[in-house]
Amino acid sequence: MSLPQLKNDVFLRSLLREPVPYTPIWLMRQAGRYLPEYNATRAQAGSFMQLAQNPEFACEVTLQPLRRFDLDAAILFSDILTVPHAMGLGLDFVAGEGPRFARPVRNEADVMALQAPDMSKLQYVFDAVSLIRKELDGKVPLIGFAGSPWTIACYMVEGQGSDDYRLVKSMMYQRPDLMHRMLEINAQTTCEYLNNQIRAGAQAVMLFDSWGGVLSDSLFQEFSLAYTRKVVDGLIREHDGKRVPVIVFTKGGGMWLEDIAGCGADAMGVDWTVNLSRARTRIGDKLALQGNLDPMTMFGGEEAIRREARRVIDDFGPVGQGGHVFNFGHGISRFTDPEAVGILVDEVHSYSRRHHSV
Ligand code: 1CP
Repeated sequence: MSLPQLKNDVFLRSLLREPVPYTPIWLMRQAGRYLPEYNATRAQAGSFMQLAQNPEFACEVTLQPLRRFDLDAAILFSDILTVPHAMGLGLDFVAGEGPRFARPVRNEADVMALQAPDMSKLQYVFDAVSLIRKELDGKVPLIGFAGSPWTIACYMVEGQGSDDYRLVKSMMYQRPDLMHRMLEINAQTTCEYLNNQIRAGAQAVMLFDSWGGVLSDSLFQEFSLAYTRKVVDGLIREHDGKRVPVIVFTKGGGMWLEDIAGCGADAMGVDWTVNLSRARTRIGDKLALQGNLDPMTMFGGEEAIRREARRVIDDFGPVGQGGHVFNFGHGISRFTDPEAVGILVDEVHSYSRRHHSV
């Protein structure tokens, strides 16, 4: 089946550090609970998993933010936890409490029983990707995504979100051999999972290393970055005659920009603790940068939103040989007023033109 020509390739071109007329913007968790239409579709679906596992629903909520805002990319509606769910850990989203696994990985026997899942268990994700590509009709590119092997392992061992990562770090310090085995399986699975998303139509892919930043120096390189690199190494980089850019995002990774820049990705996502100008000096325009507005800026009112957006754009500075994709430094808050998002998109598009030469 031939797909329509892409009408807006500013996002993909920025990731590849090619000249563009303005700074493109999309937002982490742009489809989600801050949108009333998302909450309505979620209620109709019944549960988060019923929403994510139904390609029609997943397609609908992917497109919802694009109907409201002039965003430059769509992101597949799914979750990083679909992968451990396919491994048999039993994912459930408890209302108001977030994700929970019925069968977390806690000991040697659990790790030994782990296996890379059959990709047919994730077919609903690939079906959603194909459907979204069709429905997007070339409007903007579609981003596929997965969690990093380490971030997925955090949920697999903890069984839910965590404040202190006590269980996963206990395993890492007591039995690094078990941890490495689990990370190896996660890396292999994640690579296969993303490659299937690319074959189904994802035009860029992003790895979320949301919890890489909780590790100490050297353990970050050993238990997180090494496996991120394995995933990146195995990815399909060209599909349908087009380069498929890879974005790696490590929340709290500001200390390790040079190391992350060496992992083979085309672009690096950074949180709001990083100054974009200094980041460019450190990595030398080798990769595009994605980020990095504090999502809480959205609660500061129109003037603060416009001012802080301009500050991020000015921090990056003249684009030249670099590439900048505007985003938050982490996901949007569910309490955000959708109107504030409209203001942000407007400011980024209009103000950034001064830093672009085409
Ligand atoms: O009930 C609901 O509707 C739940 C809210 C929600 C949403 C909207 C969850 C549960 N997941 C999602 C979708 C989602 N998750 C997307 C969709 C695309 C988009 O960005 O619009 C993406 C990319 C994710 C990725 C994700 N899930 C990450 C990585 C990004 C990040 O924010 O660091 C992580 C860590 C998760 C786990 C997860 N899923 C959901 C929740 C509440 C959490 C966090 C749990 C925790 O640690 O406390």
